[in-house]
Amino acid sequence: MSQISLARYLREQQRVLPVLDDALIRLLEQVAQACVGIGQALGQGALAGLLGAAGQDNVQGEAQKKLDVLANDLLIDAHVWGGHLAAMASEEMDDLYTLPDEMPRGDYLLAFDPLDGSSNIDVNVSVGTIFSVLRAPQRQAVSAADMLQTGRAQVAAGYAIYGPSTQWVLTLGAGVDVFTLDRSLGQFFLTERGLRIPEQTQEFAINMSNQRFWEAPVQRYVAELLAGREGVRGKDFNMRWVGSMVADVHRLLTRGGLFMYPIDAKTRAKGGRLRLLYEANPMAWLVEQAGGLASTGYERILDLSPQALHQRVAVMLGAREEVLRLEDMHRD
Ligand code: P6P
Repeated sequence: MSQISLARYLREQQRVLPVLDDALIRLLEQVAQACVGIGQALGQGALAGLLGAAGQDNVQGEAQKKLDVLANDLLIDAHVWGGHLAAMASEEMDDLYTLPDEMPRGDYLLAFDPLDGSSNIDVNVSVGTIFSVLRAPQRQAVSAADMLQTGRAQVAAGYAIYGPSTQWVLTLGAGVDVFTLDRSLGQFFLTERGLRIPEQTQEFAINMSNQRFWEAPVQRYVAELLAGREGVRGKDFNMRWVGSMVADVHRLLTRGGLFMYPIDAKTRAKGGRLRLLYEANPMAWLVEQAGGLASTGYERILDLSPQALHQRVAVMLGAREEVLRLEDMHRD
C-alpha cells in the first residue's frame, strides 16, 4: 500500500472531523515543516556551530541555547504569513506574539515549547517540540488572556521527537496517530494509528534526586514502587528518566508507563516545574486520547483554568490505574 503522507492524512481526516478546516490543515502542515527544519538544525549540531548557550535567559530564568532561539524563530517564521493564526505563545517569549498588522489574521492560537529538553542537546540526547492549538476569539484584538483556555478547549495538540528517527505525534480529538520523517524527502508519513496506553504498567519516570522534596503522597506512592514484589504492589518496577518530557512521554505512549513531575518543596513557590499551556495541556490531551489519565494529583490537568501564560503545574500522567492510585493517595 502507498505510504500515507501527512498532507493526505489531514485531507482524509477532514472528511470525518468537522474541526479540521483548511486553515487548521495549513497550520498543522506549517508546524510539521518547522519541525523538519528544527530537526535538520539539530542534526547539524556542532558542525553548524549551533550548540551551546545563546548568552541570554528566557522568561523562565533559564539560560537559552542557540537552538532554543533558532527553533522558536523557525516556528514564528512558519506561521507569521500563513493567515491561519491570530497569535502565538512560546516558552521562549515573555509575552504573547501577536501578528504584525500587515499580516493576515486567522482563527487559531498556537502555544508551543520550541525545544523541550534543550539541556540535553549538548549531550546528544533526544529532545522535542511540543505544540497546542486553540481557537482565537472572533475579534481583531487578541490578548494573552485569550490563550488562558482549559486544556479541553484544544483543537489539536502534538509533538515532534528528534531521536534516532524524527517522529511527529498528533491528536485532533479522535485518537493519537504517529508520523515518521522520510529525511530524504523532508516529509512525514503515517506509521502508526491509534496509540493506546495499557491501563497497568511496570515502568515509571521521575527525577529521583528530588525525592526528599516531594509531598507525602508522592513519597508514599514511589516508596511502594521501589518496594517491588516484596511490597504491597507485589511486582517489581523499572525506572527511566531521560530529562526530556517529550522523550519520556513518547516512551509511555509507545509502550506504557507513568511520568511524574510533582510539585515539591523546591518548585512549590513557582507552582511546579512544567508549564501548563505548552507542556502539560498538550501532553495531557495526547495521553487521555490514548486511554491514559493526566492529573496534578488533586485534579485532572485538562480541567484546570489557566491563570497565566507561563503558569507551572504538577504533572502525573500515563497508565490509568497508576494515576487513579496516585489521586486516591492525594485524597487520603
Ligand atoms: P529535571 C526539560 O528542561 C524539562 O522542562 C522537561 O522536558 C523535563 O521532563 C524536565 O524539565 C527535566 O527536569 O529536573 O530532571 O532536569
